[in-house]
Amino acid sequence: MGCFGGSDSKNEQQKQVNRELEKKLKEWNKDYKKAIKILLLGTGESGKTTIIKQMKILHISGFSESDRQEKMIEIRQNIHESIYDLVTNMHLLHPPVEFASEESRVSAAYIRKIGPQEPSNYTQEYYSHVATLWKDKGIQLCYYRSNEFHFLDRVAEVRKPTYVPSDQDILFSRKRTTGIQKIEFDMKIPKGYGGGTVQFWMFDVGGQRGERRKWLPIFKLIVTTKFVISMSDFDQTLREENGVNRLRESLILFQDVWNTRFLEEAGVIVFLNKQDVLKEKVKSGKSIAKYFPRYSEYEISGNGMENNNDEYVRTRCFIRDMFLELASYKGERKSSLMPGVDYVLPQHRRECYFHFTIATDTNNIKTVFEDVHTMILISILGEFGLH
Ligand SMILES: Nc1nc2c(ncn2[C@@H]2O[C@H](COP(=O)(O)OP(=O)(O)O)[C@@H](O)[C@H]2O)c(=O)[nH]1
Ligand SMILES: [Mg+2]
Repeated sequence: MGCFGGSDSKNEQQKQVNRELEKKLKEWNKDYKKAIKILLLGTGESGKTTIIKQMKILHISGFSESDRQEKMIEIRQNIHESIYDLVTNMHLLHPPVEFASEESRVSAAYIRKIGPQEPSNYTQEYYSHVATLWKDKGIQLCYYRSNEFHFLDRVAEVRKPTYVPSDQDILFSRKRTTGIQKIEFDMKIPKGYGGGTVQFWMFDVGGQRGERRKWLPIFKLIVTTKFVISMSDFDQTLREENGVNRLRESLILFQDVWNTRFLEEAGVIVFLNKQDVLKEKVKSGKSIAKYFPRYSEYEISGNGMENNNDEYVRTRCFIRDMFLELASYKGERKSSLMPGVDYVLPQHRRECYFHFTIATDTNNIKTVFEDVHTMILISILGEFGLH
């Protein structure tokens, strides 16, 4: 105690200061050591689970044999879902599309008879019918008008008894997420910030309407919210409610998430996903203007780096700007994520960051997330005054 000298009261005061500092340091340390918790939000099929799978490839040991066996079940279900969708929706298109051959008509009847639930057995006969249909000119036409059917291209592989799903197959497989999943991984802390590692916890939740009430209990843990948007959704409707535009639903959900009191301390990073699908759609002549008429007058603002003549670039900037507008809105804000609780959010400024992504592309996610996670880490270390 000698180093502080002076009277007893001074000594006591100093002890108090030391105790407080120690407490604070302990707290900082605890918080700092505690995992950084990130919540993935977004409507169904925007790409949240795909991002979790990428974290598994990039930060953990990838997929085990049992993971792959499990995904095989999912992939077969995806095949049935896709072919059943195509066969049953063909006649609904305008103008209607016909099967190109009698053989295809027989195969279509076979698939229709099975119904929307998967067959009891995925026999070679079943796969042959799928292969016949997938080659059909009429079905192919229908495909170009519709969305992604990755596994129909892979039927020749999947039907082999020796088939084991590749990483890419697993990234393309889809299954409705229910409840809350968590993935843990470590990240290196940059040397300039003290080195060592820190743990990230990433939560994946079901994005469908019925799943959203399950989100609230974990909100209070969250440091950063990652909001995933499927940009290619602009011409699609929700699976859970036909007729509702998926991109519009995403805008409404984003507004709710941005405004909810339960996440007001958490940073928000927006991933404008499915760039590849968007590009293909725009190239094939689809325009967002049909669904969002404001697009016709839209001009890219900013530093002039973006090309206003490229429809794809213009479309993706238009989508980004619609979300940006919601994040910059200064008026009274209400969120319906917690029905019955209305409030006006305090007007403190909160940053919202945007990234364009392709969740199925491991390299793209590696680059984008390295930057994002380093940024989160540094901002947290900064908050605790540790640098
Ligand atoms: N082509 C393409 N497909 C994607 C992309 N992101 C996700 N998907 C696919 O979209 C489907 C739904 O993704 P998923 O991660 O399950 O969505 P979630 O409901 O938000 O968890 C899956 O079949 C994914 O492979 C992307 O950027 N490009
Ligand atoms: Mg999911």
